[in-house]
Amino acid sequence: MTGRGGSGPSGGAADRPWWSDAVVYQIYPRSFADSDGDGIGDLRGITAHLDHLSALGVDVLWLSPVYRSPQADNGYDVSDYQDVDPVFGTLADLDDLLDQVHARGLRLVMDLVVNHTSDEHAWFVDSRSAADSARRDWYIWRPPRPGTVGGTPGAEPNNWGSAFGGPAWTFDPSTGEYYLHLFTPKQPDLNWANPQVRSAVHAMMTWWLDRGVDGFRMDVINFIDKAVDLPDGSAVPGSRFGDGGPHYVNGPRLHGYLREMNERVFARSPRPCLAVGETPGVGVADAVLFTDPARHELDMVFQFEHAELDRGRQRWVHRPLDLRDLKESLGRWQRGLAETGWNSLYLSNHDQARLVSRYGDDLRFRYESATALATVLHLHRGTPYVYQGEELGMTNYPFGGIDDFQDVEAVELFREATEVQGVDPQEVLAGLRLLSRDNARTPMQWDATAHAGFSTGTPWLAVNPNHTEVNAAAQVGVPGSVFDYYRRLIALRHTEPTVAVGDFTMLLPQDTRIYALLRTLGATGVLAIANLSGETVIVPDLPERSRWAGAEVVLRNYHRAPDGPGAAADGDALRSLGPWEARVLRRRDGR
Ligand code: TEU
Repeated sequence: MTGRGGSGPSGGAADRPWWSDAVVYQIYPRSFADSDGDGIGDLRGITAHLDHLSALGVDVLWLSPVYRSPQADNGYDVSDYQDVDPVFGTLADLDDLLDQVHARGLRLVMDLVVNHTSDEHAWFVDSRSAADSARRDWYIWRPPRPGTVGGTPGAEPNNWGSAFGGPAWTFDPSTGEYYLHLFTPKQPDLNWANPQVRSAVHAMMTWWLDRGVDGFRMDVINFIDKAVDLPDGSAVPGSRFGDGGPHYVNGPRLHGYLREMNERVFARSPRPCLAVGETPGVGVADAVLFTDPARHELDMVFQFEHAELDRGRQRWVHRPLDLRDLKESLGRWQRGLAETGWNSLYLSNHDQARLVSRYGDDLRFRYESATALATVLHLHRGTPYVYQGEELGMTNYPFGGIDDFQDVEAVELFREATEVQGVDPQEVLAGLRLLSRDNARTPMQWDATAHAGFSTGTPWLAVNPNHTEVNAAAQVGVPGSVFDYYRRLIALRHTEPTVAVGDFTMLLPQDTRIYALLRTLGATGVLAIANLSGETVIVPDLPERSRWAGAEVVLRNYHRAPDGPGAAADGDALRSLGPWEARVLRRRDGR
């Protein structure tokens, strides 16, 4: 099967970047496919399953980190950027994967984790070896707070907390100073103010581009510029730490760092690349600046606003999503990036719970809610990201106690909440079961056999018991499956330029159950409408309802028989929608 990687955008406009109608598929290598039976997914496992991705029709693969790493944060702690961790294979395996990906017309994007390294990276080993070591200034070292004794509580240089609980500083007795780590103590932050650090990162990126990769997804790239004086953060109610965010999120030198990277790395690349920034805490106005093509910074960013609507400030606290908030947020991002810049579109990734469990109904309407949510997301303007297993409607795992969780975030949040804040463990567990990152990390469900066809050994994280029903073998090539629906959605973006680049209008913004949106390009209009609830709903007045009632149905998730092009809408669909029913309609008769 051939991919579409070499073709330009289907809209025909030669000046659009190659990725403007692309769909990206995220692989979490540890959990995708294990070729050697050690229970951990690997590169050869990915290579062996490329048919699955070709059948789905995606254009770009993004690999979560496969670099050499002690795996304190599953690879987001890199100890050698220019080697593959033995658990995932070898550089030769990666070259082979890259060749096969390219042979199918697909592209491969690597994760780039350069806000921090592992504490086992040679740069940090040198940095911590002495206060006057050659690379001391490659990381962020500070003496204890004046008048305190290093290593005692409260002696940290400032009051910032780390993302996973505990202080953002660790004391190093041998030199009597603290180093900064916004994540775990095994992930010390690099000092981007040091030009040697930036040059080393640029050289490493160029090495990968020369090897053939097609771009990078840049981990927390908007955290790299820390305020020079590292001030205390303002107090946060209920927390023993201050809010350091304002002193390291979107710092003033960030745009300059990104432009410099673009000039030194991407502008000199042998092929056009994709540069995606993961940017927690970014707002629409910042995103316009990051993704304005004229500024030469990034192509698109992952923003977090919509992913935080149903959780409290403490990451394990869940609150029900109000659909109006989701529409307000995504609609504002669509408007904000309509003229300049570009959106990334995602509802799940390796840091988020399974979307069908979190926003849908994985008990009564798994197929319907997975496909309804996908319809809504994929009909927005921007680049959709599909996270492995999402295309099968994979669900959250039935976690029991804290010992079932592996993720450093879950373990640390649990410890902080229960031991430091005195929260009832059952309350924290209830939140983690719904929101924990481990939900996304259980092994890919390939078939109904033991270990879901993921591994012949014991998987590093338990396989979801529902793999006997929810698996690729039961869905690929099967009309009416979640997989088949995703394949159609992806194909629609490739064949209908209105979906890729048409204008966006949010309809019915105040409706609490229906998500409806309109896309227009020239004389073509595409309407997507979905009932994101488990009850039948009467559709309120839609603009031009009577004209839409006769429109072509290009996609629908009810009536599982294949939809032929030109199938006429029954007017009823626009009057009432069944539980989680979704439709995409098209008109070519002007607006
Ligand atoms: O995540 C960045 C980030 O902000 C996380 O704190 C995320 O919001 C949180 O885990 C959601 O519960 C990136 C990576 O995607 C993540 O896997 C890493 O753990 C983290 O950076 C550190 O590299």
